[in-house]
Amino acid sequence: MPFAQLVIGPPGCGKSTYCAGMHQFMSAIGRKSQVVNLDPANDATPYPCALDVRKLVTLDEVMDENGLGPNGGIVYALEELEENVEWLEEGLMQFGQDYILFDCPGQVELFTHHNSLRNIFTKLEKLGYRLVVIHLLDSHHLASPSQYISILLTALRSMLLLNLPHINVLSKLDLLKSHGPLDFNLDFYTEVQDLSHLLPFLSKEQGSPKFEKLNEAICELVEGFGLVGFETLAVEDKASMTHLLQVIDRAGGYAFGEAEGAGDGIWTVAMREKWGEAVGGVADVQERWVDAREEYDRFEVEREEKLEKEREKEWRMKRREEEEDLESSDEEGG
Ligand SMILES: Nc1nc2c(ncn2[C@@H]2O[C@H](COP(=O)(O)OP(=O)(O)OP(=O)(O)O)[C@@H](O)[C@H]2O)c(=O)[nH]1
Ligand SMILES: [Mg+2]
Repeated sequence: MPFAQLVIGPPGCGKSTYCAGMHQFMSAIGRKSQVVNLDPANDATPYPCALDVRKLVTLDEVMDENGLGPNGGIVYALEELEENVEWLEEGLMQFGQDYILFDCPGQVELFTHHNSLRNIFTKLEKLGYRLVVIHLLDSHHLASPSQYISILLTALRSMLLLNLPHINVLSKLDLLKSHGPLDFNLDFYTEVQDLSHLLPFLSKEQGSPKFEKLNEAICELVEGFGLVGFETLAVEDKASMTHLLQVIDRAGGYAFGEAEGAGDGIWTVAMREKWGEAVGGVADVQERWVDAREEYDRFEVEREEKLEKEREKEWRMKRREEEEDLESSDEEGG
């Protein structure tokens, strides 16, 4: 029973970077993974691409042959993939039980109101994949109340269309501070508990009370479903990646299985035992990336330098011991 992540999100939200980071992180903790590119417009992938949809169809070809622009082109290309889905099924067979990260295209309609991607995901489920959707949304949207409402709606719509275990993730959290002070603490945005507090800020941003009723209705709609919440991610930060992978493992059932057999390494056990939870609470994340970002950056650099010096010292000692061993065996031999 192979596991897989379907990485979706609007253009530029960090999907390909996330796939590269997660692939690297997984290999560092002893988990085998493959990255499959499903974006026909992805001409330079920042990861070793195990299977590439561009071998089947590319955006340039579709645009040239059908006189389409880039947006229509991507939709057409995905319909082409849906029609030739056996190409994908056959390509995936070579990976057996390996964990797969699918890097998806960024066109929003593909995961809000178009069926091809959904149908392709259904085919993957039929192949036995345990899927989790990772929906990345750029955290800079938190700096504007109306943009925040937009990402809530996008997240809700994709959850309803795709109908799979689904984790919404605020990406690029390391940049959040540079977008100016937020109206609320981070947990207000991640927990989506009482959106009525947002209403005065929305009216202020819109510069007119005429949308008040509409704003209220949208907030009630999102809260009424009670589905949307967010995790956070700074892709270069190990604690952030650890926490997110644990959430994904629980959502997809990986955490409860025996996918890695009895010979679990220390990292595998640590992941199962929720090691990252100690560093993963939203209050900690707010402190790390918003309230005291500079202090934490400095602390981490100093800690890394200290570790580096210790590693170098250990390496020198080991070299010296090896040289001494060699000398004494030479003397014995001579
Ligand atoms: N600071 C920071 N930058 C990031 C992070 N994740 C992604 N980026 C940057 O955001 C930009 C876009 O990232 P991509 O991974 O190409 O985004 P994408 O969603 O694959 O984009 P499309 O394929 O065009 O839809 C790149 O310059 C990345 O380096 C992050 O966590 N922090
Ligand atoms: Mg990409």
